[in-house]
Amino acid sequence: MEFKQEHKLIRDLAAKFADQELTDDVLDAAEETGCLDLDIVRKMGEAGFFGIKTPKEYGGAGGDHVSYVIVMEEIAKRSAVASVFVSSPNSLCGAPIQLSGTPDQKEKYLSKIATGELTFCFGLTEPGAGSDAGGTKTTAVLDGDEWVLNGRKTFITGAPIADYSIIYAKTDLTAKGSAGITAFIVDLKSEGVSFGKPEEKMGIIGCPTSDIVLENVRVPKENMLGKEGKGFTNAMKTLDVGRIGIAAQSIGIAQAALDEAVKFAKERVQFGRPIAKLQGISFKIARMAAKLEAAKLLVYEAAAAKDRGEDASKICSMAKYFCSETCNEIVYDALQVHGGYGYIKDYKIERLYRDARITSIYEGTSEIQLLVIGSQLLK
Ligand code: COS
Repeated sequence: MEFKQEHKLIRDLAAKFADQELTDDVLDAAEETGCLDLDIVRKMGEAGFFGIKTPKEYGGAGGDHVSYVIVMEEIAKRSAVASVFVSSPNSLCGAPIQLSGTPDQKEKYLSKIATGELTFCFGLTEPGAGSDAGGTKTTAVLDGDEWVLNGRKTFITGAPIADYSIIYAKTDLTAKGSAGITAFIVDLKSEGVSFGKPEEKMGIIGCPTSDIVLENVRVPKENMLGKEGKGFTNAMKTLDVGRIGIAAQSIGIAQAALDEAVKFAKERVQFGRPIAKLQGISFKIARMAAKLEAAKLLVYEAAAAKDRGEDASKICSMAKYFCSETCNEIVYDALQVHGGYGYIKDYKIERLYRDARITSIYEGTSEIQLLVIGSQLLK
């Protein structure tokens, strides 16, 4: 793939940032405390990583989706958890406002999201509405000039450290399925908002995740996002962007795993020579590299399709599906190359293996991506 000069520059910037700031000490501390050092998060905001696609008039870099996936890839190569902090403001939290916000809402929130001054989270999932996102049970009822929200959102990435959440709630209680859902911008300091305990996760430790509980939370009318009843479409369009971000995160993790496998294979001596000289190992590594190259091309193409303004939902799902599954295969093989060493925490592959597992689950499982792809091909 031929990249433009601006893409090469942003790749260098992100790679340099990852090298300098995302040190082993910082990443180990994130796992120990459960939260990435917020000073590093602030620096990512200052570097411009939170508003890559945000228009310049709203304080962003005005870049394209290709730039976004490049930054995700480079940051994830060094730290999957740090890349979650990049994806949130650019996709799940910034995109709903970019897609449906009024000029006032854009003015008020987008520039602060782009700098990291305000942190948002994305409140779609509920205990009973995961893959079936349209099964939202949270309700919003208009009372005078305010909407009154009740419900519970679950597995919300970044909730414990967020200032606001985009909350999807049913406003037409008689509408069936995904109809009648509306999006709201909810100040998480509002009366009636509380949080579940931060979840103890297998990977991506360092970006806290919890439930958000809404009990008679009063939200001013002007905080409705987009048209009444059109929230589900807003969420789905947002997820199109989110899914290429996770695809890019997947290729970053996979590249790091491949690099670790190559390094280990050259150093580890068994049967009198480096295991890299054994065809069982070299073929495994060659297969990993070939699959990763294909995954990279797919995510770049999905991003380019978005930049061309195409209806890219199918290719975004293809990229999410293929890159996350490939990432899981690659970390599995990379750990296998390490043998027993891969199973202990002293080796980087151990964390990569744990971090990779979520990529085929969050922002729509692989099965949901297949459903989206299949339904578009067969309609
Ligand atoms: N872009 C724009 N509109 C979309 C869309 C997209 N990508 N996908 C769906 N829509 C619209 C449809 O056009 C339809 O609109 P109308 O009612 O006006 O006709 C509406 O949304 C409902 O679509 P559909 O009938 O396909 O919805 P379903 O309830 O069948 O759900 C899936 C579709 C399963 C794809 C959806 O619920 C989903 O993506 N689930 C996974 C959720 C997820 O990723 N969660 C992770 C949360 S963040 S960690």
